[in-house]
Amino acid sequence: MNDSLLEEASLSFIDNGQGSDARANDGLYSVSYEPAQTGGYLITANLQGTTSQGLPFEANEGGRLVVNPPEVKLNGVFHDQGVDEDGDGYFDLV
Ligand SMILES: [Ca+2]
Ligand SMILES: [Ca+2]
Repeated sequence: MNDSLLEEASLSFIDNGQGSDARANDGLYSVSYEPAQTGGYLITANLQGTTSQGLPFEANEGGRLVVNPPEVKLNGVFHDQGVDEDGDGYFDLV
């Protein structure tokens, strides 16, 4: 893998049901970032916050991902909807 270097970015995770966060206040925080170039990326994250009991926490995580060029372009108007097959409130397929 030919990893690219990205500038360090400070991103805030949200749990308010807006943007990439599917449901507000469910304890699942989301963030969205769109790399400017395709290729391989190394991701490191330093997560800091406060638990629901008011205790501070910190965790470090990392991984790799590959950003591929889009293979399909939709032109015009497209309608579809997500399907929650197991009833957990999250789409399992479109
Ligand atoms: Ca959420
Ligand atoms: Ca589901």
